[in-house]
Amino acid sequence: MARHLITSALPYINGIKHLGNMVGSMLPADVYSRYLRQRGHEVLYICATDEHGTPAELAAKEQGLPVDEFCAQAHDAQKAVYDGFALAFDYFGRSSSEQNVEITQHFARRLNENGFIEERAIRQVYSPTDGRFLPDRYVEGTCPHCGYDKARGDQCENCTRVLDPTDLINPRSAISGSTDLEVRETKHLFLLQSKLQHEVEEWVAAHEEEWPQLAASIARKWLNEGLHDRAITRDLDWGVPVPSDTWPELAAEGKVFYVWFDAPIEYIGATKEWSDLDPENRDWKSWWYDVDTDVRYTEFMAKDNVPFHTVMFPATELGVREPWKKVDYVKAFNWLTYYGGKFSTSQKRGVFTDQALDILPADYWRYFLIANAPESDDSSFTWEHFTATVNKDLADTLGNFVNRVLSFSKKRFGEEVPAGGEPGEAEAKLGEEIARLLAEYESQMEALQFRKAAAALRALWSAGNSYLEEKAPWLEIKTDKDGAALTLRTAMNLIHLYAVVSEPFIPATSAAMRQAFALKDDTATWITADEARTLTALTPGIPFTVPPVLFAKLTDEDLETYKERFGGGAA
Ligand code: B3M
Ligand code: ZN
Repeated sequence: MARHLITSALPYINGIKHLGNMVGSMLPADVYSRYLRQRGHEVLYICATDEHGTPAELAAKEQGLPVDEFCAQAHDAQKAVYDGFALAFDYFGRSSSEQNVEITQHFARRLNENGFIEERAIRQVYSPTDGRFLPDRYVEGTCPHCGYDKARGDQCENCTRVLDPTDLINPRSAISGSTDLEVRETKHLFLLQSKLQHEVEEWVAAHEEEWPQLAASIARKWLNEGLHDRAITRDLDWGVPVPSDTWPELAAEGKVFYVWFDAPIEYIGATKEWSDLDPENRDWKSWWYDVDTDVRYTEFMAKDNVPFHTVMFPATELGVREPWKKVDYVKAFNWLTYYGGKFSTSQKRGVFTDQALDILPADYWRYFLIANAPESDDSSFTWEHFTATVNKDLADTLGNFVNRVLSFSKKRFGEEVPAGGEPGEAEAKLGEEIARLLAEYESQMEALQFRKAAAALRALWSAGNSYLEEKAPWLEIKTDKDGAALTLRTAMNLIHLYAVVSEPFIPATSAAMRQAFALKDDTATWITADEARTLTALTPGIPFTVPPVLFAKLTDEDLETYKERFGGGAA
């Protein structure tokens, strides 16, 4: 059994995330982690809030809070939502932790010793109105590449190109809106990525074949454009301080590292946060340092984060000249759109994760989002599609099956798995079909093909319905009581199988299905191909209860209410 290190892109601290954000990072990482744990692998799933940089300072300012207080509150608020979605992180840390400060400063010192950091005087946007330099998002303007007029100084949201504030056309201060900006000289640390280009290229070449096309093509595009030396410090109050032992002058000026320098290092930092809570039993270094092939490291992220993870962070890790674990597999996602338009945190468009949980339990969202994950292309969220999927797949195909089987059996045979009958041709055919679909589901999960895995799961649920329709125990019972008992017992075995294999997608519902039977907790035990084929693990006499309706059917009225509340149409 392998050791799996899993991380999902760190959500920015600046606000509660929308569904589009979650479907491209944390949710699939959770589904994958849960699956691997069930299969008996050792898994460490790490995430954290990304707390530094201008977005944090700007959001704190908007709320009138000191930035450290804002971050502490916002971290807890995000964590509560992720708990609501049943995201089973092993640890959810904070990039402002002392552990991250320590490791980030260590990385910087090592890069410096190895000749990959240089101090340079640069010309930077200064706002006399605000009395300060304006790094990154403190400047807004028009993107020189695509003409988008709300581009930020660090990256254009529209074309995903990384920018420098001085690149922007018609720049303005994001603090005061002032267009009275000048350019002044100041000193910053530069990471000499150009010196690492060749090494990064070799490293990417050795890995890209295994990566999905989306990640590999973005990495290639970046390398082809050439790696540029980049400023990795900023004039901000909030961030990892430049260490004064190495750069006394810059430290005295209060410079901090750029958020994208310390954010990926927080994957390591958060692992140390986790380990420091229980140092006798947890060894952060055993996941990150000098491990190479002992650990398989998978990262999840939306496509705009790919350059940082496939090129820039590996460049940093290579330049440190210490054996830090580098990513093995990069799972990247396209965008989930809201009626074909953008979900936007800043423009408050679409459904936010906290609102989603206000409306319906997590499993509804988890299933829908993963079944429609923007894997090969962007995919669009509409309330029509959402309600139709919930009704068809969750309420009719799965929920109704479970309730029908258990209620009917209880009525005719009492509250125990019924005895009688011998499996025949219909059961053999069903068993073959279930074993085939289970193998399909497993191989799609292992390939991290989430939509296809969801389709296989749905097909498993459907196969139960077809069997039930074919055998029609409500008719069978009139002429062949033993036959009806066999049908219901087989169907109960399907419910048990569904409880186990649906767990990565819909953990709460899976628990409810499992708890219907008086069994010891067996989530960790996956269904073997043989069990799938015979469907006899649940034996006669095991007591059961009929669970409450698993999924409520959504009405036309519900649909109208959602559309009214969130706006059901293009921007
Ligand atoms: N916080 C960007 C984002 O949320 C950034 C990811 C950091 S991953 C190290 O899209
Ligand atoms: Zn652009």
